[in-house]
Amino acid sequence: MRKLLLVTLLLFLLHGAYAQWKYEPSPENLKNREWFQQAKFGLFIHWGVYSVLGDGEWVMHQQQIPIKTYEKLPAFFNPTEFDAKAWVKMAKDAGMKYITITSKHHDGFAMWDSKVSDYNIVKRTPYGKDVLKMLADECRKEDIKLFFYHSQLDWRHPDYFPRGNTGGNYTGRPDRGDMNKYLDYMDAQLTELLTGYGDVAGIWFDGMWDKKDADWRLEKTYKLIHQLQPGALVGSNHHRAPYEGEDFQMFEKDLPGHNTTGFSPEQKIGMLPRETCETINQSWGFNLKDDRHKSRKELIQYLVKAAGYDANFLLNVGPMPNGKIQPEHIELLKQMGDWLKQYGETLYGTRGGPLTARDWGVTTQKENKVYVHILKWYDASLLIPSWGKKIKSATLFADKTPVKFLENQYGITLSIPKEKLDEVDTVIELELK
Ligand code: FHN
Repeated sequence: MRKLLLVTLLLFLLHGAYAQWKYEPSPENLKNREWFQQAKFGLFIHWGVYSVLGDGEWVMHQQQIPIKTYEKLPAFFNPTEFDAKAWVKMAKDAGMKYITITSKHHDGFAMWDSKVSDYNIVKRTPYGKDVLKMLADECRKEDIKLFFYHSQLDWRHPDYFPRGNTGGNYTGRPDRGDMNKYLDYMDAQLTELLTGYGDVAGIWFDGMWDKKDADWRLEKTYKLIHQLQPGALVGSNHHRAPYEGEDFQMFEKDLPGHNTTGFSPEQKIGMLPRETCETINQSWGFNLKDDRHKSRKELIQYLVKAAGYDANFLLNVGPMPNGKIQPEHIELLKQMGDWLKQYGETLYGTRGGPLTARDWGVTTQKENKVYVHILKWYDASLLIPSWGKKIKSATLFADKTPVKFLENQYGITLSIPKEKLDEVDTVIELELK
């Protein structure tokens, strides 16, 4: 009897320790969070064997392709035109400070030379090279940080069981499996990524939403990551408020606090650094038929709005199976870079400004300067609420001409000559007293 009581007590204590795990981010981690908050703009890359079919990264599931058939794809994946240098230069010229690339998407195919599974780019494709290694080396050289997107959901692994909402019967897997074995495999693959590719800026998880209430062993996985690379930031696209052990919060295709896409009904905004991701056209992975590219104006305004919401913008491209990025996307990124050369100062290193987003735009702030980004306004004067600080001067950021302003009980009225209004972003720099 006493023995039983003792065991029960022990189990209770162990459970308590688990439930009360309190994550203490390392000093490097905190420093990297700060860097992340200042970085503002990153390149998202969805690339895998699915690009061969030119129908997005969900093609296996959407076309219900059995694993046996899908496994024929790697033999056609030969991205001989892949040039890590060109990709990194493109990102840098666009004003981006980091890259987040899919190490493994839901189809389970590893884009690096994994030792725990031969279902990878080196062992199964005629190309036979580790693209993540090449990219990591180039990023290091060019001072661009590299994150790995890693799908927890896996449509191929037999032990991903019980199955979630996707990757069902059509895959041809047996109706049994051991989820713990799958998670061991996932941890082993993450260990490879965190030990063989230099400093990894972070792991960007996706897929928990496939089995919302499963035990994903987050504590074990997150502890492993923080132990292997204490500086690496952990984030997860579970569409919920952050869990213990995470270092940043992400939003998919929506600004923080919005839910236009339906992904974020449970997204409570936490205190962690934020990021929102969006596609450059309508697809994540390469889609041959998708020509609904966003405009320069839409993309710049999304970046500016994200900054106003204190979030980074992670903008996605889906490279083609030959390893090149679509010329239309290269051009759009270049245009964003050109704009940032002129206006970057009003975004990089800033935080969300003193005013919450308005119909007309957003504000960003750095020390005693507030940047008012007018994204939609047609009149010659704009009344903004006051936030209790006095204004010393107001200047049109573009050409440094003074802007007339009036502070009274109604707020601050800015008078902007109509011809100075810019249809993309009219930035007024306010210097505070
Ligand atoms: O299913 C994925 C999708 O393919 C893509 O990777 C996006 C990126 O945020 N996330 C998932 C959907 O939530």
